[in-house]
Amino acid sequence: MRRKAILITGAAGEVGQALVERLAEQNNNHVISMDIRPLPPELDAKVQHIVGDILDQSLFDRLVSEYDITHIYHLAALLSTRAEYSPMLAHNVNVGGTMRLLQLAAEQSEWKSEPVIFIFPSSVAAFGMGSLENKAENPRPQEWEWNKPITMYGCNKLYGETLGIYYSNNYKQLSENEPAMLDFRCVRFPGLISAFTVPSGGTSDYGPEMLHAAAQGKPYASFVREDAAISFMAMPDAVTSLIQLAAAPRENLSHQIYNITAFSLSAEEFAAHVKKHFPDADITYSPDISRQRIIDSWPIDMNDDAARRDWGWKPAYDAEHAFSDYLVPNIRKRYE
Ligand code: AKB
Repeated sequence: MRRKAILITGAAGEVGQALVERLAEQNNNHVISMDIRPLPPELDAKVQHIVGDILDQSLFDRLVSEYDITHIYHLAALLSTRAEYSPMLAHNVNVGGTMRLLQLAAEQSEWKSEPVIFIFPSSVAAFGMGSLENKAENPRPQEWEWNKPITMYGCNKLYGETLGIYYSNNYKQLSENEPAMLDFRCVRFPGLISAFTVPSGGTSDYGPEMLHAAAQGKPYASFVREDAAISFMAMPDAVTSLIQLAAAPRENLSHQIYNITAFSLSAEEFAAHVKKHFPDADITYSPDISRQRIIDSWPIDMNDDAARRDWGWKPAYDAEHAFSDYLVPNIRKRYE
């Protein structure tokens, strides 16, 4: 009999490392993590890590011959700024990789007549507000509003969401009486901030970069204007959301795509939180036109009422507590 396992792709990324850590704490899980990079040694010891490319079909063929994959957390992706430099690669990884994993999940679900739970982190980048006026007038868009992304990454995520809905509801146009299809569930993340890892390749990175620089006593020039505003979330909440959504009873889910958010801040307000804890922080503003344009296209906040209602989403950290209880104490230790 094949052993039951949870698969995490993109496991060496920021969310991946935090998720591996959390899932590995729950002893009853066999976790298989995958990334083109190795895991840090302390994490590698906790899971079965495969260094490999999600575009390599032979990896998955071997995996499904040995394991009954019950859950897939498909985190592997090139983020928004990085994807603008390599749009073709971004499309291959973000769309091609997602398609491959969805196909695998659909085949496994069909084969064992039991849906594989497929958790897909999408992003605030799936929105495109069109203008700063629209952004100001529509601060909390619903999931289906303003879906006009201006980045390759945003287009890839929006299409990934659509593919997930296709595979779970319409794959091969099977009828309801035919074998179960995969169970696709998706959250749209805001900018994420971790105390333990520093992001790279994203456009919301100015927030965490500002904080990590201040903790190291380094000056920081923000690549967006003082008034640039989007929503953010502390990493533990992001991980909780993925696990909570995976565990939610199917019948409670009225959506497949859920906005989730914790707190919304302008770059200046973010800097004020940083300075409260690191009064000597040297933060200046030197906007980069392209990255500013991306942030201007994302909403100030997102309407996450559906997630709160359907599966009890509630972030543990608002801005104040994210800084004072999670970020600052852990970051201080890290750079001591
Ligand atoms: C990025 O900036 O690309 C990501 C995201 C908001 O999805 N952090």
